[in-house]
Amino acid sequence: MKHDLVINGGTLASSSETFKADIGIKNGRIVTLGEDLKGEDVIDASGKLVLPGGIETHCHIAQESAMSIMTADDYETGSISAAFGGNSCFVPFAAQRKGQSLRDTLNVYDARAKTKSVIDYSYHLILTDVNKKVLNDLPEVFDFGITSFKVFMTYATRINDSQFLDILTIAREHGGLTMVHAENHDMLTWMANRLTDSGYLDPKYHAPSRPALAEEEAINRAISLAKLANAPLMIVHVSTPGGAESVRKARFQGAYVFGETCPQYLFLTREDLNRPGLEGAKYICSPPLRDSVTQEVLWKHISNGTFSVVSSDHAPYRFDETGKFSSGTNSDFRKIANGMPGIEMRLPLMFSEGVKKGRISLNHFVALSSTNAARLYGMFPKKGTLAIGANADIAIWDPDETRHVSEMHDATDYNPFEGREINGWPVTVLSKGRKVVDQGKLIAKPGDGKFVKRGRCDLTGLSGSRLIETDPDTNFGAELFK
Ligand code: DUC
Ligand code: ZN
Ligand code: ZN
Repeated sequence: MKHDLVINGGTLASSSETFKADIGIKNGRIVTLGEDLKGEDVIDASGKLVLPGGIETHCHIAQESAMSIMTADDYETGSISAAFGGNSCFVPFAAQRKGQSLRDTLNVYDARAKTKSVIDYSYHLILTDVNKKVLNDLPEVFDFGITSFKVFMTYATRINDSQFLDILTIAREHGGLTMVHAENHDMLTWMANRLTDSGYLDPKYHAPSRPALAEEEAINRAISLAKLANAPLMIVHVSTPGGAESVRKARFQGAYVFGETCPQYLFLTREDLNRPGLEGAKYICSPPLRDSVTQEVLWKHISNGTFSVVSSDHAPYRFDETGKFSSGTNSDFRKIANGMPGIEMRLPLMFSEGVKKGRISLNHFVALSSTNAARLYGMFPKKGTLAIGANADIAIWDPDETRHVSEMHDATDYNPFEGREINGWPVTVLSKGRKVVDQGKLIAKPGDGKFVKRGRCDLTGLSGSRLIETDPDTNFGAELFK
């Protein structure tokens, strides 16, 4: 067969196997895995690793924060930065504003993304205003190919437990996945007020204002709600040993519970919030950075399989009055924009510190950075694997290239991981067989990336929570009490 493009001589890795083969690509798809393949165009990948392109499923792009601050990145700069970091697809958020219909929310984000992204994209729909009409409209969203939702248990955008149960239930009925930011709102508010009332205002007080207990309580509650609805739930940005342990336990029991953690909780600590002057503001993110003991425990949960994905939670705000200091440089920690950049750093950090240091296998790296996300967010097997018929979404890595981290390609003006030595870098990224970046150069054009219509969340291997109250055979428990 005549291929449009052939990748020759590389070592391929999927989430389960590592093997030497050439890849033949035609019309944007992988059509042959074999030896001595021929094509119109050829990439020599000898000495390189050929992996499924990364899929970034937690990033904030062209999105107003809970404090109405627009992210520094739009779909152009955000997707370019993602691609330089080894990603061929990303799924940012479309955030509903109070009073806004779901269709209008998605129209707004379609307009923000359409002509800009260099890689394929979709959105998770953030639900902040949950009433009868919104719940009635929710099933229609699945027809558009949006099959994941995010809710908050804190901020003005938080929902209550009963609204949470309604969303979980509708999502489950349509094969969707609900994601949650789990922190106890009243614990956070009470702690922040105590600190600010006593004059503790600097960036470093962001950490004690959001104690581990607030995350652990909310994660436990969220898991209980998911069990009651017998519905899939992704706990995003887990940052505490207690939270991770609750995810592990729920998964062990078979509940449809998934966990995500992020590089900042593995590589940074709350000491970074204590940098001189206002520098600490760069490290304000929520949940907050923790400590080195937590880092070790989170790594264990990565190695042992508690977490299904490691995502960047790229929430980019510039270190100036357009971003971090939109409320001024004299304001207390509560008013500093919440989040840090890192979409370009996620995979290099995880490869260098995970694979190279022997904490995870190469195949586990592929699972955490691409395959599991494709399965959970309804894109598998089109994306997330190197199989015949799959989209030719591919990242070619030089496992031996060492760099010291400096500037990224996003629109922020700092890199929280600056100065760190990283071993192993993505050198070429393909999306549907076309080069997006190659040898440090951007090849793709804004608008080359297309919207991905997603399908059902893959729940293989989990039995669900099987409570009497979720068993239709006993009429949800009612028959037992006749
Ligand atoms: N939660 C996120 O997921 N990202 C940025 C800030 C936040 O609270
Ligand atoms: Zn969050
Ligand atoms: Zn986030």
